[in-house]
Amino acid sequence: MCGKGLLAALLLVCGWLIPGRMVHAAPQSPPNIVVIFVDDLGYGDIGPYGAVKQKTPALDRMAAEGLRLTSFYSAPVCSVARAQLLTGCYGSRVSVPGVYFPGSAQGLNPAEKTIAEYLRERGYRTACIGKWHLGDQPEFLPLQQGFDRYLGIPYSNDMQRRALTGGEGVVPLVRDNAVERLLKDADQSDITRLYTAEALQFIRDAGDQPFFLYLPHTAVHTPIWPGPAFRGRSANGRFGDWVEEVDWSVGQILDELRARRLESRTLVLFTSDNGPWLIRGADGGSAGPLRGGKGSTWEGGVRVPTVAWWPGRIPAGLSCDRIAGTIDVLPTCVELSGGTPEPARTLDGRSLVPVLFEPAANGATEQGGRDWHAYFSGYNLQAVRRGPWKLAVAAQPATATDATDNPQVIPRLYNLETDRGEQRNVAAEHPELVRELQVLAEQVVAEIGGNEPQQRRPAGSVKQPRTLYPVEEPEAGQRKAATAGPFRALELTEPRNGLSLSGRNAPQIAGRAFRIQLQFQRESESGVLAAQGGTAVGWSLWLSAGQPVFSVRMGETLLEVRGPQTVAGRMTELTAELQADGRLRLTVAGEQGVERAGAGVLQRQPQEDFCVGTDNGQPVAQYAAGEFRGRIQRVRVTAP
Ligand SMILES: [Ca+2]
Repeated sequence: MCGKGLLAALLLVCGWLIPGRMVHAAPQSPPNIVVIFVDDLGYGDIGPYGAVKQKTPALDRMAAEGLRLTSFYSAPVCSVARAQLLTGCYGSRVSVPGVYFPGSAQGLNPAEKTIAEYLRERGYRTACIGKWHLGDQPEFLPLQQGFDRYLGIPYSNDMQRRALTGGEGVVPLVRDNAVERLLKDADQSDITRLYTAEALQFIRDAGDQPFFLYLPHTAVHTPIWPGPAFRGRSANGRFGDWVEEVDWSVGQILDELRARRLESRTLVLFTSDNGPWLIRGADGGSAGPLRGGKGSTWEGGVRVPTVAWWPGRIPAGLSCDRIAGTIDVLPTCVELSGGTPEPARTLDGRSLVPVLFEPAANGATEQGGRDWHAYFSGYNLQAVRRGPWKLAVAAQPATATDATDNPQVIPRLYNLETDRGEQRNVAAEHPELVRELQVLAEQVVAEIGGNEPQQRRPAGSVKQPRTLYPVEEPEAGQRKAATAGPFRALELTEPRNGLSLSGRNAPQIAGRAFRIQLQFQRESESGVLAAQGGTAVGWSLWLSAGQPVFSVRMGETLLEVRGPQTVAGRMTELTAELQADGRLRLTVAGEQGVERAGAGVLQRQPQEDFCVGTDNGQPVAQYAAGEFRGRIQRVRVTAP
């Protein structure tokens, strides 16, 4: 399933047998490694993957001289993808389930050992230039994770906040550990040029020392800001213009490597963090032939365009469809540097060295990468793939805010070799395969998925998080509603435990007061009764040793109100409210309610589903409530 056919494979093998081109000879010194990580670039957005509206000559040449990895998996959203790339683990193993916002108390745990830390031990110079997005507290920034230097906007370019000095929303440009300046929207049009200049300077500064350059671009995430030289150049609007600027940047870096005669001892990996942001319309990219986009675990959300380049070591002009992904980058880099991963740290990825150097070999071998992959949305395992077979074990929205309800048939089986667009569910034809993949999924969940994983490692956390620059925060209780309009009430008479509603079918709570009422009869002391949200924004109604708790999260602010009593095992009614002035109120069995002051209504709609009897493994607070056991009925979400 790899390569361009027998002829290419034969030529390749013959080429490799010529003395003097010995690919297995040990390199003189560890190779330089460059990882170019574009933001929200879809599977169909560059020439080597079929794009025609924007021109990408540098990437076309890179692919002609290198290897396309056509089944390379990242994650549905930014922070998770970055955690996977830098740690070699699924986001769910290292407790990075979603996206960090400015001032978040959490980040990638400094105790995790990143690629940069491994390579620095081997004598590498290390630099991170671009979008970090693994926490913006001083404890979590790149210099504390093995990088010698850093320059970049440390999170998404749309996470603007109004500085205390007034004016429009800005994002910080951080150099090493300090804010160098604040960037207004239009200032972002210089960001790709700036990153590229910094990257070239880093390569020049390295001298004879091996280097690791990690270049996670701010492009092509919205707002779209191509540089002045690229505006209007493509046939695909400003989005295409910005892809063309990224391509220019790739060309600059490869040219610099060639000019310094480093191409024969440098691996360059070009890839993307997640699929296209389809809901952005013309400002979002294309997943090409794949289904779904950013935020989803359909192939279009997580399979990303990937090119590996190392003239003389990686064969030229081939493509390989073997399973690979961001979790494999760390073990690959560590092996190339001559090191070994620490045995005490469980990795999910496998070294891609055999895949890169011998892509025409068929199938995963003992040493040769993985033959399966797990598709997580947060902590919720939604699918697994082994060989060509992908089994979806949960409903999958097509984007982060999918309009369709997802009472999709579960499980669903697709053959990605013959049906990469995931159109034909063939589960009924392969019951034995379905069972095997279900067992695999259950093993993955037991280890690192859901609410009660055996082997999840903690996130980093600080007590008093701050934003990188002083920002305007409305007074508590004074926050204005982000959206208004009539509240579409929801009523579920006999919902099954585990029911989840996504996208527009979930209650639209951004900017609104809301009330949740439900009746429950418990068989366990703890468990989630209903929830909507995750580590960024949302709420959860849950039981702690029989006591009802209502938790509400908005960014770094987590508020909680506990019911007045423990509830026995009889049918009991609960009413939880987030009121317009921000007060939280919880009433148990019609008794006197419990209240506390809050910080206003939720400013954003949670990306996660509305769920009954579970939170789909995406808790808003650090509890281990798990699945609810018992009966839940008459669930209503209304305006108070
Ligand atoms: Ca992204």
